[in-house]
Amino acid sequence: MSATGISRTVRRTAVLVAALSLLLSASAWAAPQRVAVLPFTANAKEDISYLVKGVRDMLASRLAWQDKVVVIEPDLVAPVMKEVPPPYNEAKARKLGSKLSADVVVYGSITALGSTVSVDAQVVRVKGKQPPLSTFVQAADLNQVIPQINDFAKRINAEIFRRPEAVAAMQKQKRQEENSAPQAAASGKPLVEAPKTPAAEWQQKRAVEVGKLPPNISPLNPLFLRSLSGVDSDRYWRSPRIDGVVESLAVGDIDNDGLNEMVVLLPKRIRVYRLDGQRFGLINEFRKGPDGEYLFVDIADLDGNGRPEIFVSNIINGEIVSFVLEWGKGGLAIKAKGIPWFFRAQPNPTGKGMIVWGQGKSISSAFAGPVYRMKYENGQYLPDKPIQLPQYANVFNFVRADLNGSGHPMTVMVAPGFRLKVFGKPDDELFASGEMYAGSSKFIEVPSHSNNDPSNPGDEPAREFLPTRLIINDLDKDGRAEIVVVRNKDSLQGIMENMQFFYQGTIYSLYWNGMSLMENWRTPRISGYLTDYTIADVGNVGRPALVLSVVQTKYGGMVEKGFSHIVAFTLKPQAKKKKHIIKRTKGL
Ligand SMILES: [Ca+2]
Ligand SMILES: [Ca+2]
Ligand SMILES: [Ca+2]
Repeated sequence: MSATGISRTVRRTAVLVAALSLLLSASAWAAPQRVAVLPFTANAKEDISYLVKGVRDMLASRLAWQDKVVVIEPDLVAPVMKEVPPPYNEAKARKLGSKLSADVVVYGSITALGSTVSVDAQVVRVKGKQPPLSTFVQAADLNQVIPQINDFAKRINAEIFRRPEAVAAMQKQKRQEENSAPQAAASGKPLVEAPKTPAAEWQQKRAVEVGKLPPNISPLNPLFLRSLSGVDSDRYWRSPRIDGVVESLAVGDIDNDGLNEMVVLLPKRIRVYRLDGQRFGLINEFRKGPDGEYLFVDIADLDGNGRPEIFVSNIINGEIVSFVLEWGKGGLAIKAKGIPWFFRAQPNPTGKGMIVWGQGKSISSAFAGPVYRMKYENGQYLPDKPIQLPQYANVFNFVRADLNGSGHPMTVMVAPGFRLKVFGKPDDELFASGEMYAGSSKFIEVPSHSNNDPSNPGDEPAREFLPTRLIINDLDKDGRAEIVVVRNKDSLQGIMENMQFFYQGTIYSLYWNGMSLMENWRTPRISGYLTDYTIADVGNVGRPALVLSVVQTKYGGMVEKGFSHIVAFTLKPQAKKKKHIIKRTKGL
């Protein structure tokens, strides 16, 4: 334990050094300006909250400017909006802005009448008496609104923040407008005219061709790229901040009411959330659980009573003391504890329902004995049949998947060194990836071998890093499973041995082409450390979503403080008709 203490101190010191150097470079700059983007008021018969969110996210992503402009988190804006409620005008926007210590406040309204959409937006500088910057955008089609909001963001960047590239673009556009002014006046200018820059022309053209997605965009979600460059955009849902580090998550209908819940594993706590339409609510928290280090949570109805159990793989002093919860009267209750097995659930690759794998450990190693398919018998969770797996496989690093639709599942495994490997038979390696996947900072400590050597006692224990989950799904419904897995990027990789810090991650979907795992799509880069993920109808809207836990760790003094968000991307598996680039994100 003291070795852990020392390594934690080293780790904190490393981060402090990193934080200090960031601080030094930042101090050369003025403090960034703070912008509050208020949710626009919706005037419409139907629910256009997806559009309100889309506009907000778009403005936020376009206005954010490293070290210069910070967009205040919606979670921080919301409570102040209760003190200063809408509708907003210039004076109220200033009042709200000063409560938030904002320099600039953006507010407005969106009106939808039939298919016509108009957006009215105001930008107020909190200090001083300058008039607000405003715009009014009207379009016959949703898809034409977004490029115009984008143009407005450019105007804000030019006129308020004096962002050089935006200023240059504005000046160029002005000159062009002056040159063509006489003709425009004669012909009668349309209500809104897109500027005649090449980019705007392209956007107009794109708006016309909007029935087609660009070839590099996955129809599952317009944010997902099929090619190899990143995007920075906004078609996702993000939970309010969750205090603490979310170690793992799983989704299932744990109380059997027909709606899915999200089970979130925190150190010493298990929380149950429900996302229903727009609401994200904590419905239960289980606190009095067994001691230990909670590693992973999985959901499966192994006892077959129709109500899924929640499996928590847990370790204390080198021993597995896993436990199982089930929904009882008004909350989670212990069904079994002190179970000497690690658990991992996966969909049955060739049938229905879930399979739960189990594996034990020994004092001298993180995993011991074969991986078993687990069963529930006489009130106990017990090993049933062992399965044949490749060397180095363990309960947490593999998945069985019918990659070619043959009905004969293969084994996909995160091999040592975080390479993805595919095996036909256990000794038949078919593929090994060049890239590293499933990187994680979760580990099990095992005594180093030299501990058995009396001449060298007290050596620091070794760490067996546990990869993140491999998940299988057949989103394109061709009968062949795809593998979904993260690539977490490590900011200090190579600098410090035996330690891993992740600062951004991307989720990949991979398919088997008969020889290799090939990229199908990927999400945008997500800042933070992606600890776990699943694909499930988490929003209870009849459509699956890619659900991720994203962890940010902050260091104040010597105290390590983490917080997390759940992020979900809508998936539209059967996107035959792609009428709008803007997809409804309502409740995912
Ligand atoms: Ca439920
Ligand atoms: Ca059950
Ligand atoms: Ca497939």
